[in-house]
Amino acid sequence: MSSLLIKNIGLLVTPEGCEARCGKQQGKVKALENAWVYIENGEIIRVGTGLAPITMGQKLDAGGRLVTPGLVDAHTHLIFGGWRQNELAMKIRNVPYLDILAAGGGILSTVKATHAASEDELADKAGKALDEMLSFGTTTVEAKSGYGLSTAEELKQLRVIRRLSESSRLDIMSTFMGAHALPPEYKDRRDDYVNLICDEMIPAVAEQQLADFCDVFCETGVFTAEEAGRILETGRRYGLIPKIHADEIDPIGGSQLAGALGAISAEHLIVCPDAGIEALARGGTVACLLPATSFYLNSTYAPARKMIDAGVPVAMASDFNPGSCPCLNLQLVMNLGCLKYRMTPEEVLTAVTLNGAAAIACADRLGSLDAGKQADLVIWDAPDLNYLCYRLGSNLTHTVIKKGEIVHAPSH
Ligand code: IZC
Ligand code: ZN
Repeated sequence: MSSLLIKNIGLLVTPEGCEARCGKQQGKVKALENAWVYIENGEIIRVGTGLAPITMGQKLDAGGRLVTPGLVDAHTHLIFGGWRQNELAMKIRNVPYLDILAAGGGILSTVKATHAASEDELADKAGKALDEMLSFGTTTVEAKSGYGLSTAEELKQLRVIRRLSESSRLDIMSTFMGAHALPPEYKDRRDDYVNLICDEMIPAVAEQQLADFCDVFCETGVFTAEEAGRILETGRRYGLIPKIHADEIDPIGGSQLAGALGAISAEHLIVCPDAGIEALARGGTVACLLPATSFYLNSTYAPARKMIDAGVPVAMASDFNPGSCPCLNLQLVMNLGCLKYRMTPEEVLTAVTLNGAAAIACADRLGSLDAGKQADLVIWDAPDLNYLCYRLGSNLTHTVIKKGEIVHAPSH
């Protein structure tokens, strides 16, 4: 038996429970001063205040710092070849994201680079990104395929995710996203590609148990809401839980579809209409918002306050990808949640912990510091949550603990 007592926690802040928190509950967190956490075999056994219990095993002094749950990054395109720094000049000239894609760049250029990379190379590169994420306080991530766009290449990307989930210190959930772009060779026969996804890719992914979720980029020039519905329904029949990139650039019905399907999450929602918000609330769908992408695309920001008021649980994630958001720092996402969405630090914390976990079907075991949950937590170089959300551009992690083990510690 291995045990760890984290003592002398100045302030412990955590959402509570095993489900997404919505409405006013999103901002209600437990805050304990002078706290401790006792962990056995990677599981939180007890959280308390005052004098810590005298135990045999390992002890860690938090030095009066802030402790929260480990951050959950519920939306990343982690596996890709190359980068897209060549698009920066176009961005500066205001060339729109969808124009770059339509000209064969954007996602399609990453598809080429991903095809050219071996599984070892992809795993190596993504592994470095995971290490960096961990150093910023992220202890769980979701990773999507979607730079393959053929059965063999999509399966290759998903195998890399599986390999990393077996070797990485982070928990990784896997999403099949063959419907990320239309391959150019299907330009005049889009139905054939949708059929390929439904008849060949999804059955193969399910058979090899390579993914938990199925996602579609529902967007002008990419996939229509009707096509997305067909793909997600098919995925569900094969046991893949539906997710959807909706209303990122144009509102073409993605959020309404997400709610109608009862999708576990809808992503982006930058231009989500009121009818979409109502549908998400009715469907019990988590709104997984990606403010660093709004920042990077120089676009507007999702109507987060309206969503919270309507009872939609809001999560926030990085969207780490080589195009619209080459950023994997969830601390920056937290800053933007306060500054751009006008969410409170407490709502923001819930968004990047418990609600993020709910968006990837992990809220029963991750996302809060409740007894019985996995011991994933961060000791921050911060006295309180306001400070963590207010400082900008620094990395404020002090120590990161995953499954009860110290996986990132200060070097000084
Ligand atoms: O590579 O541009 N929005 N997919 C949908 C992305 C952004 C990733 C990319
Ligand atoms: Zn995305």
